[in-house]
Amino acid sequence: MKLYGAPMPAPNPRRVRIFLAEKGIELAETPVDLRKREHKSPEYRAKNSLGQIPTLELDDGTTISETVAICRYFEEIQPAPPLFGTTALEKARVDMWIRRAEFALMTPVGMFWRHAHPYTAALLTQFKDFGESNREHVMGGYRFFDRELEGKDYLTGDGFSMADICLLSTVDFAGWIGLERPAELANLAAWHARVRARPSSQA
Ligand SMILES: N[C@@H](CCC(=O)N[C@@H](CS)C(=O)NCC(=O)O)C(=O)O
Repeated sequence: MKLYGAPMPAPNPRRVRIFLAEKGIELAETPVDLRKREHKSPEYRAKNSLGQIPTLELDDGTTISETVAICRYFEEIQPAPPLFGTTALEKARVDMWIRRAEFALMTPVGMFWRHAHPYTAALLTQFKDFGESNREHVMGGYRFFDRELEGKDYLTGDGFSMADICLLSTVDFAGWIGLERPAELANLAAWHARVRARPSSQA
């Protein structure tokens, strides 16, 4: 089995690394050099036609892309500890919060990264006004999660899950690109300290 990825700050491979660390699964990452555009090479695109990381390659050559799909695969082959819930309600809640982390926060963070950040300026045509317009959506996303974390240790209310991994990697990446969470959002700050205290967060 091979896991194609890239080190910090790339947020998506990190989600898989955190997930595997929580499961106690050791699988060395096969690095893909994004600066050298290795992810857009024909060889890599044969594994993931979108030319993105991460990608999981099974021993028979079958490939799985999309971070959440890769983690679901590992959840099925090694259910303990459960990170996608166990009951119907828990599973639904994990899905709900994964989607909210991805859509309410990762989407505007990603749009800011693509269209307003100097690092990506050389890689694509930027629409700076659009990129900058995402800043307020990111701040709105932070406020949303802060409200929703009131009285809860973790996002779903049922314990640490894949949803927390998705939110953690997004919040950390956003901070890295200059979209820090406002310090006064106390619930979000407490949650962040809680998840950062887990050894898996170092992955
Ligand atoms: N929806 C994908 C997103 C993957 C993604 O955007 N990965 C980034 C690195 S963190 C990437 O490969 N970016 C290069 C590109 O999109 O061309 C997932 O969840 O795995």
